[in-house]
Amino acid sequence: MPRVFSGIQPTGSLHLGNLLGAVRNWTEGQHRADSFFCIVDLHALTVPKRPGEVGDATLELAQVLLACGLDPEVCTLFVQSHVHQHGELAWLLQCVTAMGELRRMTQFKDKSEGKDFVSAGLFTYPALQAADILLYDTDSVPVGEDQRQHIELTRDVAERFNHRYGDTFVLPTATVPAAGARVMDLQEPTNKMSKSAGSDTGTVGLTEDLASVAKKFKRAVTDSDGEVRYDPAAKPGVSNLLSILAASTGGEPAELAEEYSQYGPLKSDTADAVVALLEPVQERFGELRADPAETARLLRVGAEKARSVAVDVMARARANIGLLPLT
Ligand code: ATP
Ligand code: LTN
Repeated sequence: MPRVFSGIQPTGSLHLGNLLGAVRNWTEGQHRADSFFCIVDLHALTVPKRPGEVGDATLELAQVLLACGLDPEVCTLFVQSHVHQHGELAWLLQCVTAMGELRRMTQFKDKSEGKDFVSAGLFTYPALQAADILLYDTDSVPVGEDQRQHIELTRDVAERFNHRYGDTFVLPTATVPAAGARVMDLQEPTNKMSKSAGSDTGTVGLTEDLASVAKKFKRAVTDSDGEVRYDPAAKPGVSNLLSILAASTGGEPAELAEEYSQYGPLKSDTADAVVALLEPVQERFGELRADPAETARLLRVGAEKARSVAVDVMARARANIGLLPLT
């Protein structure tokens, strides 16, 4: 079976973009691959956090992911900081990553711009992400469009390491979904929907009240020409609604456009499709929330499974570099 790995940060409530761009592909793919899904709490620390904030968000994120359909009997769901090899390999990889490569990362540019404090961790973030992926001999990384550049860097770093120290790492590829890879903010449809940067009225939370979800779709920004057509450059708002509808119902955005002649029905059908998608997730989330000890137990089992793979790959990396073994 191919090995799949992906990660998600505990940085705030999950939104529709996370579900359609990433998490839905994880739940659908978990039966077809040996899948590892990681809550990357160490990545969340690259921007300042209050004491306790990341731990609380990690538990809640685990419950949301389980509610979305990740099955701990089928895949491995775990927390990054519970498997120490992530930090250890990240250091080795930082030492084969060039400053220039890190400077070119658009996520770093976006997240550092205009901030008074930019941590060194935010800059070296992609080396930790590469460690996450390479520690599991990963073949494929299901992510949204915005992560393609980080996966390319992971390949480059792995190739450089293999060239310098001998064959050590499997080279991974990004798998980006055809529909839903880049869900845009409903109020600012030229920006991606985001946990940390988006507008409140433009971001649809997975655990948000469903009446409020429907209202956000009815108030979504469109344009004034009144024509329903899939054209993301010229008509970002309408195209975003068509993409969301397509990703939620399994259709094609351009074909769906032909079924509508007005914005009103497009908005209400998209709202209905999203509400139908979120309803069962919210029901399961409510049940899981009532038993945090059970979630903690599942994460412990996940960490043990993950560690059993990570120790071997880490040992291979140390041996190939030729660090003096502790005897
Ligand atoms: P932040 O805005 O705080 O950086 P985020 O919302 O981008 O967070 P991440 O934890 O960075 O969320 O991403 C988790 C996964 O969701 C990644 O695979 C990412 O590609 C995907 N993703 C994030 N935003 C979107 C979006 N708007 N459309 C589609 N996929 C997305
Ligand atoms: N950088 C990613 C989160 C992430 C990730 C990973 C994704 C960290 N490690 C490994 C895939 C594989 C993000 O911001 N979405």
